Amino acid sequence: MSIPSFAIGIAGGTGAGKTTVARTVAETVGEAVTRIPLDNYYEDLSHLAFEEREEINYDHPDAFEWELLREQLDALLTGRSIEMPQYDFELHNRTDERVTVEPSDIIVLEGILSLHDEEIREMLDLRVYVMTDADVRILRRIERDVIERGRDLEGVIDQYLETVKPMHERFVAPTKKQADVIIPEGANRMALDLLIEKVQAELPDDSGRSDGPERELSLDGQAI
Ligand code: UZR
Ligand code: MG
Repeated sequence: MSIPSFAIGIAGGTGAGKTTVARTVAETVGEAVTRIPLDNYYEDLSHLAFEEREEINYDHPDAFEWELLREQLDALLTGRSIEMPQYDFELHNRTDERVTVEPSDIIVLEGILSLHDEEIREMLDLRVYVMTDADVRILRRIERDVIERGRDLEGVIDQYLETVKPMHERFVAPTKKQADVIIPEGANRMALDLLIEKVQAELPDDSGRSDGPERELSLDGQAI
């Protein structure tokens, strides 16, 4: 791989389609892309009981270990491997396991507050915000939490109204202004194609296509 890597941040509200965007890029481009889920950088809460961990506001920036993320992102961007923490949503806690992540040409940081921290933002080469209507997002969130994560409907609704929505308005939505590109709806095919094209253009000549100049993604600062 060549240094430096190209780093992309993908932010946006819960259920906006961030993971889908990141996954589609990774699956299409292949092993040159490393995904970093912001969830893995939730603070280690092992010192708290499960009931206490259930009470934590996971949508507030204070829930994350920003220093560790800065260190590890910097390591990857300067060609060093990291031991990435792993997160368990059922336990509301970091697991004991760490996964070795090798540096790669493209790094994709994905999570609600990926564009929140100023130092992290400066490390990113491309800042993306996935903007999806709140009604669509809550429907997806209900589906995911109730069906995939075994939560009860009432709990999901309470959490949404008590923390997810207010924290979204206070901390997540304002980062839209920090984005280079805003993608309406995660599964917007044209936007994904443009993003993938940009990623491929950033690959070194020996690992990707090298035909022609890079395409500009945005028109009038907004775009795709
Ligand atoms: P995405 N979250 C949990 O539900 N449980 C946890 O232990 C840790 C995080 C939620 C978090 C946030 N909020 O809304 C969401 N709450 O994960 C972010 N409450 O993940 O962007 O994939 O929806
Ligand atoms: Mg996600």
